[in-house]
Amino acid sequence: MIEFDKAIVRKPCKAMLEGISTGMFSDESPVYEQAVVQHAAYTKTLEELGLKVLVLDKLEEYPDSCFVEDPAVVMKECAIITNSPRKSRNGEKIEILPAIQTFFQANQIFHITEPGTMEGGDVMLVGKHYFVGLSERTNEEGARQFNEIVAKYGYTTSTVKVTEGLHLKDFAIYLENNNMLVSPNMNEVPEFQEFNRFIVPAEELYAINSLYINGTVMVPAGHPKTQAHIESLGYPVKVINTDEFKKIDGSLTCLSLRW
Ligand code: CIR
Repeated sequence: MIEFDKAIVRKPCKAMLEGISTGMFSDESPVYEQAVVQHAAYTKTLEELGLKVLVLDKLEEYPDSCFVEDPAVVMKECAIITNSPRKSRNGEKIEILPAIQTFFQANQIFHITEPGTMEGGDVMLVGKHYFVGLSERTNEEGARQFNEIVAKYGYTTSTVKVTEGLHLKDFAIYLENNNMLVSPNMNEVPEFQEFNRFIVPAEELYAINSLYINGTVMVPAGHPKTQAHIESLGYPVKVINTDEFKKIDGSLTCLSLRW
């Protein structure tokens, strides 16, 4: 089972009100002051679960920069700086680099480069295998470059088409112990048939993006059916309010890099 001991988060900026939104979860704008409070509680929970968390300053130039999961993919052996195709997000890869360099040597840091695109929200680890979502943000070439990099460290990869919303991990998430939360569409993916899948009810779709940390599962507040299912699997649960981030499609995994 994966054990995390480090994380990076970035405080939300006021410009998050201009963050990209599909409108899938809400048509409201975030309330910044509430987002700050929710972010602090999220960070504290990661610490309580045993992680040493590096908290980066807010970056007003990049409205979505609190979603640090996207500009990099990090594992114990190396870090991969991604390449978002969205103009307002692409510069985040430069901003995350100094933080990555405090943990990894130059020969452990890799980059997804043009014409490859990728965001970390599309990358899901199961044991030593990465499922890479092909989405509006991650393309075949990005997935190919990613595979070439992680293969050096003994990881395998395969791709999954993201046919709804933003990222793979909004519609399928691995909770270790062979357990997965999925949308009805992702439930049909042939490669996922080997897992113990729970199809999250339509009104709780946002809760698919729950987050396994060292035996506990963080679940977004207000999703009782998904929470009850996770508890029935035997996991202790920490309920976290991410309502303000939800308004711009942000959820639990997006708010940190963990390794
Ligand atoms: C975006 O559209 O890029 C942000 N508003 C949300 C990013 C969420 N990130 C994630 O799921 N990994």
